[in-house]
Amino acid sequence: MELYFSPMACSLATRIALYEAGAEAKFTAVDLKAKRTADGADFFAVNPMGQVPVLRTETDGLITENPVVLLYVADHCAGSDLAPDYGPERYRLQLWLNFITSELHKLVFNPLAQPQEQRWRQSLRARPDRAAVRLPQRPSRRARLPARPF
Ligand SMILES: N[C@@H](CCC(=O)N[C@@H](CS)C(=O)NCC(=O)O)C(=O)O
Repeated sequence: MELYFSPMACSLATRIALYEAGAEAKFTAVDLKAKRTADGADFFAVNPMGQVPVLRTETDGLITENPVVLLYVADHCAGSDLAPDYGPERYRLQLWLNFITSELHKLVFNPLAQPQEQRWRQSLRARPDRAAVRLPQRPSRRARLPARPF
């Protein structure tokens, strides 16, 4: 597998998953501003969205979108124990992956990197009803998601 990533971007989750799984993988850094890979290649040719993570797989082509990439790594790294195979705990894991990607990633983390951070903070305070503020099922600070390790 080959992971296109950018340091400190959300692709960090997949880097951690690959390390945790002990997977053999190539890591290709992407300059997200220039849309170039470390060797100068056009990253849009890899992902027309110009976003990381992208996982190049041996058998299934290119995989994008964080929740899908993470589940792909979990499912294709033998004995990784990163995700349950089936049942309620797998749905719970998918719940959190989707919540993080849809409610937290774009609403909270991306704006943190923007200069208009102040305005974003004020707008978030003005909307305490927002889903990202009212975390579903409020896990305790040290809780693992899902609750038991796999
Ligand atoms: N929907 C995508 C979003 C990925 C995403 O926003 N990645 C950011 C890095 S955290 C990125 O590549 N940003 C560059 C850009 O959008 O131009 C996913 O969940 O994988």
